[in-house]
Amino acid sequence: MLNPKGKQKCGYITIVGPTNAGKSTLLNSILGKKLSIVSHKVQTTRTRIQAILTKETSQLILIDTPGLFNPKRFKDRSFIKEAISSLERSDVIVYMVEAHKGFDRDAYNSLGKMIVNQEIIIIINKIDLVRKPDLLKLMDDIKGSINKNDIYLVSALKNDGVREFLDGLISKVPEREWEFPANQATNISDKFLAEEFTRERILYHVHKEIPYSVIIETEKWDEKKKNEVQIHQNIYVNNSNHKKIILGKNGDKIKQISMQARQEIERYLGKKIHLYLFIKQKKKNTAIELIE
Ligand SMILES: Nc1nc2c(ncn2[C@@H]2O[C@H](COP(=O)(O)OP(=O)(O)OP(=O)(O)O)[C@@H](O)[C@H]2O)c(=O)[nH]1
Ligand SMILES: [Mg+2]
Repeated sequence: MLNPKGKQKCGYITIVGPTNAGKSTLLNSILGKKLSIVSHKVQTTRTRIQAILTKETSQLILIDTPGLFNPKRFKDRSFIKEAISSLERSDVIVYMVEAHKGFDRDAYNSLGKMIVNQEIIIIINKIDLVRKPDLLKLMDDIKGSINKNDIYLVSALKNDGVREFLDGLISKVPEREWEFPANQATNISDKFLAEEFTRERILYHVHKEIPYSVIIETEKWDEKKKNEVQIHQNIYVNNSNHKKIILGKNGDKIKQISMQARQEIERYLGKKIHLYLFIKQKKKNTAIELIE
């Protein structure tokens, strides 16, 4: 939407909702590039990811948050503190609902209690998974239970409805000077994102709780030649059994992880990447925090 006076608009938008709802997928879809990792598992996003989109006169600062596991108790969870602190500084809050899972009114109301001035926009994601009549019924449910008509329908995965949603967001951000240069897409570092790409591939290839306990740290980031980076990352695991599982038979699994993570990093940085992964056991009593 064009701002008639041509004045700058700028606003913070926090995306919240149940874990696995597709919040990170939506963020990536809006940005047109991958800034937040995605997986079919719960609790993929571990920390706030901030992405910046500048379009014409408007700048949107979008914050992806860790999903809510048990929304009724989300005040208790340290994970969720991240999300809560973003809410306080937001102009608009986007609450994501999954089309095939329905609307959790209690969770929505808990969210409402935690904010004061901000508007909450509801977005129903994964509309590709349901039939139209079911979608209409869900919209009626939401409208009936919370008296809200402003509901957007999207499939973040198929990039369906995302443009309309974006226009809706732009219309809601206030007139304010931009906070970032127009060409800046994020405030997360390349190093952090490269670690995240490796973590995403571990989530994909390694099952159960192991991916949640690994910690990835960059040991070396060497830009020797122009457009070429050598990266060494350490993957810290809890014990030798976890190490064996991540290595896989004949090292097959770590090879897959490494190859796919490298491709993601190359795509993001637009540079040739040499990625070396080292699996190490966490030292006892080494306090490496999972969340910053
Ligand atoms: N069918 C379908 N799947 C989707 C859509 N959006 C996201 N997904 C899938 O849903 C899963 C979870 O997506 P994420 O973006 O990681 O979800 P999230 O809300 O960020 O999850 P957490 O970070 O764990 O809170 C992935 O397998 C996505 O591919 C969609 O519109 N349609
Ligand atoms: Mg996520």
